[in-house]
Amino acid sequence: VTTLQETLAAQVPEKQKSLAALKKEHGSHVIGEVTIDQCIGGARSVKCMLWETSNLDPAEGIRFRGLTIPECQAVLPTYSGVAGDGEPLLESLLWLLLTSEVPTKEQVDTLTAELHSRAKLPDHVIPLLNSLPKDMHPMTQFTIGLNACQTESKFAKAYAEGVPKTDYHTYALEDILTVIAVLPEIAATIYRNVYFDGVVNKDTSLDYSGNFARMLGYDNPSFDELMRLYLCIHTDHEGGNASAHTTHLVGSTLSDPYLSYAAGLNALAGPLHGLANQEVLKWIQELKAKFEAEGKPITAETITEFAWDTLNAKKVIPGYGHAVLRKTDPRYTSQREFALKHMPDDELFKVVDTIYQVMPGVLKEHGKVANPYPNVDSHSGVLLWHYGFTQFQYYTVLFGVSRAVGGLSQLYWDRALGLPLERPKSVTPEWLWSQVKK
Ligand code: FCX
Repeated sequence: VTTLQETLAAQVPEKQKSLAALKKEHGSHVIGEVTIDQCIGGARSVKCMLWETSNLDPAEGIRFRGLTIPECQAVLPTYSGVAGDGEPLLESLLWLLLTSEVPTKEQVDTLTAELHSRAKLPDHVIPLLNSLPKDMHPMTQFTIGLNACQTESKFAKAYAEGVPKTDYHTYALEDILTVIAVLPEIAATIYRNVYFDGVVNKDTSLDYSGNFARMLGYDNPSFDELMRLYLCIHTDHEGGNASAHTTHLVGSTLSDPYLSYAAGLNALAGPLHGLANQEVLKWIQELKAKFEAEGKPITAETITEFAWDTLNAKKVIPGYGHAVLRKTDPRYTSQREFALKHMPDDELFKVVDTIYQVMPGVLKEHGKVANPYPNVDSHSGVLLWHYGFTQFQYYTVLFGVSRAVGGLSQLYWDRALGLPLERPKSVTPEWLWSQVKK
């Protein structure tokens, strides 16, 4: 069986050569222009970042190394070992994102074993997590936990010892695999501390996601499948989203993978990004509470009324809209299909489905939103809720466990390809005016 490390080592020289040739032969080729709108407006659509692991098409949605979500579901190894029979293993997707190759089940099993063997937290981390106030937001606790693991960084140590930069990626990969390996225990410790007894039980006879489900306290094969799907679809969404971009930016300073991804998590914790999944559940609960109090059923009409209340109060409808997508997010669709298969009669799923029927119309009528369709965050909470996972303030932590796989796979290639410090040019308003008054 060829290992992940061997597979990557064989690819690095070719990729370095190809990128060097692109730069040398076509470095001055123009690929776009930037308008004042884009400069002021958050750099939408400005092409200025190299990203290996995935690409986002506005209409079609995400492709991981060229594969759509349904294609990944058809070809990647699953828990049963048969591709297509159940959800892909997260380890399969990690392999795909890092190497751009579809792994065999044997290769995936070696990666599962390797991640389990790396999943040891430094001694100071659990006591630190235990000392945090229970009302500190779980995402804040999560970044503290990951930052505290940075004492183990092999990349930082190698840099301090002066290893040549051609070797950076080897040490980065060490850290990347260890960060991915330790995140579930940090995450589960926070969950068990904040809402339960603080006890975390592992089952390393299972895959990464199954073991994570046990650590959280869920022992249900159907929930394991949800965790596999959830962790796969949240991994990567090309480079420009705030968590991936932050990881890449901070990593470009040669901050190690622990610190780089902890920075990415802080970006994920914003309500316009990953925190939207908790906001969706909060929105649905508020909607239910309002109409239950008024003795009204939840229907297309009452949802429409509540949506307009939200918009008229100058707030966003969480889970709708996207900076790049212009159609229903395929990550939403894959979760909807999971619900239709595993919980077709779930009450809250029906509410989400009714929201899906009316919200695009409401947002089109509102007239401001570039994309009136649902994104990934619109569906994830309801699936968790079905299994009794109702602590929605925690949901973004799960997103954070998953996003590590995409952001850090790219960080490996950032170092392997020797990408430089990221440093775009900012301009003053006076300069912008000087451009138009010429
Ligand atoms: N509800 C109400 N108004 C919305 C809206 C929504 N769901 N989505 C966008 N708008 C508003 C914007 O706030 C903006 O208003 P302004 O002109 O007064 O500033 C206007 O519509 C145009 O914005 P638009 O170009 O459509 O969207 P952006 O690219 O600026 O922003 C996000 C994209 C995702 C931030 C935006 O759609 C939003 O706030 N959605 C709700 C939060 C959410 O679901 N975030 C998760 C996104 C993603 F999937 C993830 O990162 O996890």
